[in-house]
Amino acid sequence: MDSRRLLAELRLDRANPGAAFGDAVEVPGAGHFSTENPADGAVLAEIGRASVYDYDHVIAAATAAAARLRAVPAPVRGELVRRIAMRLRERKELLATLVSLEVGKIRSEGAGEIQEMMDIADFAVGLARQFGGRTLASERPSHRLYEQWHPLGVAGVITAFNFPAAVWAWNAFIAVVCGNAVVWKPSPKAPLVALAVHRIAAAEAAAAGLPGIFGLLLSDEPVLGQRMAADARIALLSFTGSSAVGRTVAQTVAARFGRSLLECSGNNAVIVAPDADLALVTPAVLFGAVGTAGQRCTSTRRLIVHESLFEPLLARLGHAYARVRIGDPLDPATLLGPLIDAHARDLYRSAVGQVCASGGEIVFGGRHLDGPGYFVQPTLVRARPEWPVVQRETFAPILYAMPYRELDEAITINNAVEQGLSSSIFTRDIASAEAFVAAAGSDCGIANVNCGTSGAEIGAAFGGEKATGGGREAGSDAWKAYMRRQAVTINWGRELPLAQGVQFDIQP
Ligand code: UN1
Repeated sequence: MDSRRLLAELRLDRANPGAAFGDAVEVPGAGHFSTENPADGAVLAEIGRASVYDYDHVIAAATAAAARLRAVPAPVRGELVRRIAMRLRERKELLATLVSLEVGKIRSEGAGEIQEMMDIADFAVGLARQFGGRTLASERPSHRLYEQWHPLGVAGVITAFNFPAAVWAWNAFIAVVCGNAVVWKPSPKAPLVALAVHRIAAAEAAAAGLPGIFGLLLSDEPVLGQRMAADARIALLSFTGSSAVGRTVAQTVAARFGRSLLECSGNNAVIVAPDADLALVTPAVLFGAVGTAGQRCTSTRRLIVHESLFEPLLARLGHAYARVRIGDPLDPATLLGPLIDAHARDLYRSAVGQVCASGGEIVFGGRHLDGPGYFVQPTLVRARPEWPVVQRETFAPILYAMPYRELDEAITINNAVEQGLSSSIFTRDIASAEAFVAAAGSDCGIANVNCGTSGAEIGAAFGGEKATGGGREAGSDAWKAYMRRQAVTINWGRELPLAQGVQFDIQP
């Protein structure tokens, strides 16, 4: 299907307002910006840019919608999410193709992105019937002590290009069943995916009599994100992006005593122990380092290999890298699509230049491809853990390999970076596996044994420590970030005993 037909099928060929609330409110906008196909550099669409004036309309509409939504029972809110997911299921192929077209993910990963949205929707629908607080033993007679959870109000969601739909769904579906309205500012590199998803969600919300609970702000200028951070009407701001921007967002939100939920940079390592099964390591590292063109927060960037396996593993990986098909993400044979844009390709080139200047030795790759699109070779380099380029997150398929001798040393290397998102060990030895996931082991939010660093399921809470920001999204009890906790004490007796045995009576 050519891109024009796809956009027509998804009703993205009509002019868009740049900002949207409810289902069809047109607002003036502030000029246009373009979105392109990273595989050939062709402009896919001109997008209306939301103005500061649009911003206020969107936030006001969301604030009003949140006040209505909190009165709707949680299972009814779950029903709305279920209906949105039904529409996503019907359009899975189209949406997956749009993801490939706009951000360059290969076919299977584009489909995986939409699948991840449906998975979190299922989770949210179940959750909507399970919100519960604890009832605790009161020390006072005839008193009941319990905790309950209420919605926050408006949740802002700022997403990155690399998961242009799924990360919104992690936040939005959980936020909505929790009773919050959601305002989304997607990456300016993936506005069409956002618009397609937003229109589905907003239409279902309107059909359910809940217009305005999904807001959208499309802009390529930083000003709207900055406003969101500073805006006291946004109770929670979920931010996915670099640690540098995340730090500023967190500081701005904290200054107004708002809540932020950060999912920032990762610098994820795989440790390969001497007893590892290389038949598992090779595909796991290939998917982790080359999958999504190395543009996941969870991508494998460092490979810490026991010295006895270092050369054999590098040889195996070099052989596998040579067979990676680079090209059109929509071709089912392709494993490596383009980087998102020319800037990303420049960052790749500069990282390769820096690692070579430090003394790194390229095992495979190291070059970008000429011609249209932003393609680079999958790149494997011998490196040292302390080199500045190895310490940084570069969103590209570059893997830094380094040997180790003792497990303690490997774990120290794993932890000796600013970021703390994901980590893996490959071993058949139970003591090594346990040491890796013990308190003195990996310091990351995700620690895997015999599977790679990327491609987490939605069931557990997702996020990481240190410069990754500490936030947790998606499954488990991540929903608590989207609600406020209230401790309730009910005295149903006829006396007023005070806690801690305090006496405070007026003497007769
Ligand atoms: C991200 O890169 O921001 O674990 C999210 C994974 C995906 C999500 C990645 N489920 O790789």
